[in-house]
Amino acid sequence: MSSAVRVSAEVRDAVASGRPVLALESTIFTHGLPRPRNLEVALESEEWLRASGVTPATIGVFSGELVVGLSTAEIEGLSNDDAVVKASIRDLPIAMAKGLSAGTTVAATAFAAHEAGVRVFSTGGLGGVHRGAPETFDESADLGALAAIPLVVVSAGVKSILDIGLTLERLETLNIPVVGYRTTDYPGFYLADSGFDIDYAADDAAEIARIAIARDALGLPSTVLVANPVPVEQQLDPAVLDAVLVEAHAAAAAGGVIGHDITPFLLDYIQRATDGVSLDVNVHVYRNNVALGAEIARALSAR
Ligand code: PSU
Ligand code: MN
Repeated sequence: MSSAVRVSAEVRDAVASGRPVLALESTIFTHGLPRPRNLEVALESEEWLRASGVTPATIGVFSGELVVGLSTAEIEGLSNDDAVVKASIRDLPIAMAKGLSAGTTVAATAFAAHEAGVRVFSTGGLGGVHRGAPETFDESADLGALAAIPLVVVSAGVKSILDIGLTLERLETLNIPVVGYRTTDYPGFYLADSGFDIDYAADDAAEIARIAIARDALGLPSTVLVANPVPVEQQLDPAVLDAVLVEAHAAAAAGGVIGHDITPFLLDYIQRATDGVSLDVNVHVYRNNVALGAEIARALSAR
């Protein structure tokens, strides 16, 4: 394990003794969700996991230290500090040298989780290929990271703020196995079905664990990506989403928003434009993914 990563005693003990551990990212509560809901969601996930016998490993950069297993006080600090930056993998050494605090993206969280020996990670939505990427080249560093880091990552697909079809093409090019949880309809984060199909569904957590074990037996470097759809009764109204997306993209273009600011900008726009309804969906999605991640962590720790 890299000594550059600080692993909490709780996480270290659980990993060493083979007990189930679930990694959680911090960009979701530093840049994805508004205050005060951000902190509530971060802490409730940890409490729910501990009560279900799974050790939470929330990951972020606190005052220049990359931490696996942030303390409650550190999570509170990151949730309420305007100076907190968003760190993907390339930002980690800079944040460390400058002593910054940062929310870690899926890419940076996956890196740290793997360094600490954690095998399963739940998030909300992945980064992916942005609309217009053939001209802008804006593809999230999450994709390259997932190709190189052997975890199981649970997400509800990618949001339709991105180009979902192109994202699925890139996942194929990057040799990243994608499996739907009990469905071959690829989910669209706010929507149970994005309209795109994937090849395989897995029936239960035990099957997902077997896929990860086969991946390890082959020595493949990529994450097994689990697409877990939000239940239809909890999804955002597709017509509302379509209308808001048109406005959100126009506002981003008008404001000249680019780079790592685009995802937070669009999410914030959608939350305000739907009067918080998208926020409730976001929270449902996240809870579902934490619950499935916990089951997979348990299934993997049993073997
Ligand atoms: N997608 C979401 N909500 C988020 C993110 C993605 O639906 O909060 C965050 C995740 O942390 C993801 C990051 O890793 O944004 C991707 O950012 P970028 O597109 O700049 O790589
Ligand atoms: Mn980007």
